Amino acid sequence: MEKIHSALNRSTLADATAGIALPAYDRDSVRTGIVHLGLGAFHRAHQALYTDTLLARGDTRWGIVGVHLRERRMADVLAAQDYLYSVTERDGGTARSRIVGSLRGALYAPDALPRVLDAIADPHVAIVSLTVTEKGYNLAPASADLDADDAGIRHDVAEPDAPRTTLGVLAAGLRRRPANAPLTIVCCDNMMANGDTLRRLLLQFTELGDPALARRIAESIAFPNTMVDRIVPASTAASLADAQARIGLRDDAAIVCEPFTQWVIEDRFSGPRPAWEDAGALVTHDVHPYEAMKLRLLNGSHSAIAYVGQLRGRATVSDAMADPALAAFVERVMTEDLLPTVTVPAGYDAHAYCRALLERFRNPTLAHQTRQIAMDGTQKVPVRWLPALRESVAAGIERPALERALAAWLHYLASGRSDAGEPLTISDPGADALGSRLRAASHAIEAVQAAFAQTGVFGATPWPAAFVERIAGHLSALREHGTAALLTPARRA
Ligand code: CS2
Repeated sequence: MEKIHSALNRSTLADATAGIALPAYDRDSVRTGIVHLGLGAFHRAHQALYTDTLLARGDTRWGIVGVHLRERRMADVLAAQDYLYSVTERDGGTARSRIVGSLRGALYAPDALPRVLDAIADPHVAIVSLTVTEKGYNLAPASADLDADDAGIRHDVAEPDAPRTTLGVLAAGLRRRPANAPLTIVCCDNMMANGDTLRRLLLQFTELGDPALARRIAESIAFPNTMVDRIVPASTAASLADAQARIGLRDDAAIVCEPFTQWVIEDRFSGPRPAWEDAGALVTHDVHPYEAMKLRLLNGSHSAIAYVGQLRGRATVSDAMADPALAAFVERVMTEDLLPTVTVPAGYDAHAYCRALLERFRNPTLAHQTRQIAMDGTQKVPVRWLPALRESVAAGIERPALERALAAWLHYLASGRSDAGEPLTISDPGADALGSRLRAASHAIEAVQAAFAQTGVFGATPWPAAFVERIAGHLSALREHGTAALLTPARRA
C-alpha cells in the first residue's frame, strides 16, 4: 500500500529521507534581496537553486520573494509549505534530490499588488529577475519592439497604479523606489539579447506615460544579458509521486528536471549582486555567443521536435527521439542547418555540444511534453529559426531540414491535426491569426505568402520567391502525405 507522507514544511523538514540535501543555513537569518517575477518551475529549478547555494555559503542577503503574475495555485501551495520545495535531478537510473530554502515569499500579483510593488520598491532589494516566458513581455516578436496596441499595455498606460502586465508591474514598482537605491534587472527568458530587449521595452512602455521614470531607468538601472539553460518539464502526477517517494514528504511543488544546468550572465550590474559565479554561473563580458548557441541549437531543435513530434503523435521529447526518422531529422536540423549559422564561444567543441544536446533530449525519465514546447510558437519561432533562415537566404544558402521544419509548423497551425487525424491542442495567442490566413488560401503558395505577410512574426523584409516556393512545396507534401514526406534526407549535390 502506498505510504501516506506528511506535507513538507519547516516543521517536517527534519523528517525528509536521510541523504536528501536540506537548506544548510538558518532561514530566519536570510533577508530579501531579490524579487523574482514569474515563479514557475524553471526559476525554482534554476536561479533559485544557484541562490540557495550562495545562502549556504553564508551570504544571507539574497533571499527571494517570488511573484506569480498569472496563476494563483502555486503561490498558495508554496505558502502552505513555508516556501520550501524539492528539486530532483534525474537521468535514467540516477537521481539526486535537494530541498531548496531560498524562497521567502510567493505573491499572486492580482491579489497582492501593493505587496508586490512594495517589494520591488524596497531599497534592500538589489535584483529584480524575470522568467515570464516570451509572451510575458508584450513584445512584437519580429521587431523586438513593444506591442503598444496590446490591450493590457493600453490599460497599464491609462491606469499605472493598477497594472496587469509584467512591464506595468515593473514600472509601478520602480516609480515607488527611492531614486538612490541601485537596482539591476536580470531577464532570464529565452530571447535574443534578453537584457537589452527588456530595457528597450520598459523604456518604450514608460515613455508612453511617465517620461521622467523612463529617464531614471535609462540612467540608473543595469539590464545584463543572460543565457539560462536547464530542461525543466511541467510537473505531472507521476513526477510528483516520484519526488514524494524519494524525499519521504508530500511536496506539491516538487520539480523533477535534468542534471544539466548552465547560467551565463553579463557582468553589468548597478549596485550589489549575488556572487552567482560561486554557485557555478559564468559571469562574463559577452553573453551573445552563448545565447546564440543555446537559442538556436537547443531551443531551435526543441521546436522542431515539438512540431514534427506533435504531428507524428509523439507526446514527449524522448518518445520523439525514439522515432528514428524524426531523430535523424532533428539531428540534421541541428547539425547541418543551425550549427553553421552559429559561432560557438571560445573553448567550445560545437560537435560535442550538439552530441550532448541530443543525449539530453533522449533522457527517458523527464516526460517533457512536446505540447509544452510547441506552445507560443509565434513568439518562439522568430527567435529560434527565423534569424538563421534570414541570414541563410541572404547568403543564398538553402537549409533543407530547417525549411521543412518551418513548413511543418505552418502545417501544424493550419491543420490542427496529427498525421493520424487526431486533433491537436494549440496554445499560442498568435496562432489563430496565422492559422486562419493559412486556411483561407487554397493553394500552398498562397497560403505561405499569406502567412509571411504576418510581418509581426515573419518580419517586414520580403522573403525571396524561391524560398517561398520551397516552403510551399513542403507544405503541399505535408498536406498530401503527412510528415513522412519530409523526413527523408534531401539529396545534396
Ligand atoms: C523549451 C525550453 O519549452 C520550450 O520552449 O525549448 O523551455 C527549454 O527546455 C529550455 O530553454 C532549456 O534550457
